[in-house]
This record gives sequence, structure tokens and C-alpha cells, in this order.
Amino acid sequence: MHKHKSKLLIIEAEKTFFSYGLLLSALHQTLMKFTGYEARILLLGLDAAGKTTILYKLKLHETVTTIPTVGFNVETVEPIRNVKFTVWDVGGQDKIRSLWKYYYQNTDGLIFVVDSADPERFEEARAELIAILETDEMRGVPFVVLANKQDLPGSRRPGEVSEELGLRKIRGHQWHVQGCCATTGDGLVEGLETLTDLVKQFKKK
Ligand code: G3D
Ligand code: MG
Repeated sequence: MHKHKSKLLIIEAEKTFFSYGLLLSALHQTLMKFTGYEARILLLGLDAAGKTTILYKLKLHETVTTIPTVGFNVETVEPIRNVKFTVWDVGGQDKIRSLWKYYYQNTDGLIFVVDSADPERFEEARAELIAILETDEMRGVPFVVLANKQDLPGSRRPGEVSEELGLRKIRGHQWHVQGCCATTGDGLVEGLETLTDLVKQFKKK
């Protein structure tokens, strides 16, 4: 009985390891599409949206964290050569906003993460996203909204998140909304895949 149980455990562990390996290689393959040129991606969203969880899922947790000033915590990771992700929490803290500009420069794509199970903060997320996109340095930059935490009961579907963020009213940017669950990794490959396609189109111009 005991033996049987531990065997089952091992099978479970192997299954987890296997699917995790598959996810990583799919993500890696997606990112490899960038090979041949530099890509600078911003991964932004309100605090608790799930950005750090996504970094871990992408196995991007060997992060270089710099704190240029109190209250502004920037994570920079380079999962494959020449592809750089820069991450920070947006919202509040008006004093440090002027610093963000520096990080907006030469951005090729934006991933904006939203907690789909927290509709009370949709308006705040919407205002922040608009403010980011209206910055001169971000002109024309394509973006993917990750409607995260799709696993939680009551979470809003990607279509509704898109509606609440007013994405259809945004002009001058290519965009896509992708449902995902950062804790399992569901939807992350699809989201990155779409972003790489949009970034390629953007860079061709
Ligand atoms: P942030 O880096 O954007 O601030 P985090 O957000 O990645 O720290 O995530 C905030 C919390 O949300 C974490 O919970 C994390 O585990 C959880 N979370 C992130 N993504 C998902 C998801 O897809 N589904 C669910 N159910 N939870 C998610 P804790 O409890 O550690 O604060
Ligand atoms: Mg974080």
C-alpha cells in the first residue's frame, strides 16, 4: 500500500516536471523568434497583478534588481541574449513617475498584466495603461494585456477585461488581450507568441 502510494507520487512529480519542461521549451522557442535583433520588453501592471509570478514561470527569476531610489524597484532580466524584460509596479507614487521615462526609451513591446479577479481596480489599471501609452517614448509600441488569474472564481473573461480597459478606444497601437493563469502558466506562451508577432511587425516599419 505504502509502496503503491509513493510510486503514484513519483508519477505525479514526473508529470509536473514534464509539463513544466514543455512549457519552458515552448516559451524558449517563442523567445528565440527574436533572435537576430534586440528586443526590449516592458512587463508592467498594478502591484499584485502577477508580474513576479510570471517572471518565475518564465524561469526568469535570476533577476538583477536595482533600486535607483527608494520606492522604485526595477527588475531586469535577459532570458535569451538580446531579449530584455524590464519590470516594475505601476500605480500610485506620483513622485517617482518621472523616472519611468528613462525605462520607456527604446521599448519594442509592452505586456500589461491585470488581475482579472479584482474588478475594483480595473479603473486604476485602465488609467495607468492609458498614461503609459500616451507617453512620447511609447508611441506606436504594441502591447498584450494579460488577463491574469483566470483560475479564480469570479474572474472576468478576457473580453470583459478588454471592455473595462477601453482597449478598443486606443488608437495608434496594435494590441491583443490574452487570458492566462500565471501560477499554472496557462496562456503565457500564447501571450508571448502574439507579442513577438506584433513586435516584429512594429520593428519592420
Ligand atoms: P506582482 O509582482 O505583479 O506584484 P505577484 O504580483 O506575482 O507577486 O502576485 C501577487 C499574488 O497573486 C501572489 O499571491 C501570487 O501567487 C498571486 N497570483 C499571481 N498569478 C496568479 C494566478 O494566475 N492565479 C492565482 N490564483 N493567483 C495568482 P500571494 O498570496 O503570494 O501574495
Ligand atoms: Mg512583483
